[in-house]
Parts: sequence; C-alpha cells; structure tokens
Amino acid sequence: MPAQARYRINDHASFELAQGNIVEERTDAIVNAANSSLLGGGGVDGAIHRAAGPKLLTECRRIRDLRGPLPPGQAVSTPGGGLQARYVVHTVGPVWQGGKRNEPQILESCYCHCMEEAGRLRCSSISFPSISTGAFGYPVEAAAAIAVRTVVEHLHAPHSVVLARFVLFDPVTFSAYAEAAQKLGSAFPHIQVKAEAIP
Ligand code: AR6
Repeated sequence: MPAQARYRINDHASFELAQGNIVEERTDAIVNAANSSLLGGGGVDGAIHRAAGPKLLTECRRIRDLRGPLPPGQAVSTPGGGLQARYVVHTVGPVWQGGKRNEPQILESCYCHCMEEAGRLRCSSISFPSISTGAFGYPVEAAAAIAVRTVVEHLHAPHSVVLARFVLFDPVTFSAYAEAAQKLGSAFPHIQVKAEAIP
C-alpha cells in the first residue's frame, strides 16, 4: 500500500502526505509545478495537462496572452478541465542555482501564493506536488522543510482551506516530507501538530 500520513493542526485543520499521482486527487484544487510560459512541459506539468485535456492549455494560453509570462514565486488558477479537481493553481518554482539566488524565498512565495489563490477561490482542500525538486533541481530535504512550514503557517491562520495534501511521487520524496513534518513541533512551539493514524 502506498505510504501516507496525516497531521492535525490545532484541531481545526490538517495536512496529509501521500505517495501517488496528483492528477488523481479529489481535492478542490491541485497545484501544478509549471514554468513561466504556462504552456506545459514534462514532469508533473505534463501529467496534469495530459489528464486535464486541451481546455487547460487553452486557458493557460489565454492567461499568458493577457498577463505575459508568470514570474517565479507567483500563482494563477484555471478550471480543472477533465480533472476531478475543480481548479488547477499554476505556480513557477525557482530553478536551483546553489541557494544564493533567493531560491528559498521564491519557493516559500509559491506555497504562499497557492494558498492565497485557493482561499480566493473558496477551496477547502488543495493538493501540492513537491515544487522545484524535479527538473528544477532543488534539494528535496531543504524544499520539503519550506513546503511543510509554509503551508502549516497558512493552515494555522483562519483560512477556507482546512486540508492540504502533499502528493509525492516517489519514496525518497515522501521520506523527506515525513522528516520535515516530524521536525515541525520544534520549529513552531505555538502550533500544535499531532500525527494521526489513517484508518
Ligand atoms: N504527481 C505527483 N508528483 C509528480 C508527478 C505526478 N504525476 N510527476 C512528477 N512528479 P517536476 P519542477 C514529481 O520536474 O522541479 C516541467 O517540465 C517529481 O517526481 O515536475 O518544479 C515544468 O514545465 C518531482 O518530485 O517540477 C517546468 O519546466 C516533483 O513532482 C519544470 O518541469 C516536481 O518535479 C518544473 O520543474
């Protein structure tokens, strides 16, 4: 059975880690690790466009023509097309260049803007892939720590989103996120993070 884990945050929200394919998610929104062109690519971007069908590309092209390329750290949303999720929130992660080119800040900004966009769309649940840790080369342990911390901070505050899922493609990525989740307690003594069994 694929690995999964659930953590409650102060008894009003939760986040989950799951090993799997994000295109199968039934959350209100899923996040796409896109590139600035918004016109598709490989990895999770390619998988989402294939599963959603051509309407997703048409919507992405419309936004690109209207606003130009999407800068790293920003997010925009489209309807989910043929996906089960109602919306796709597209964000562009940083390309890893050694860590001194604002990569951590840009990655944090991706998660913040995705949560804000999900709130604007009144979503109660959202699924994230591991942004930037594939083709963009961000070291997964460092990326996982930023991802989990940033999303938990948003879930802790009043927000329409009460469930965030990290949908991780492979066991190594899953382990990095599980480790980041385990270390949360020491980073946030004011937030109660409780591991829960999944039936
Ligand atoms: N479900 C969940 N996770 C996935 C899936 C999937 N179906 N497919 C891949 N992953 P990447 P990036 C994982 O490269 O690093 C694209 O070409 C993958 O194993 O998709 O942000 C875009 O167009 C890895 O753990 O995204 C951009 O040009 C994680 O998702 C560029 O790649 C992210 O890998 C973005 O690079």
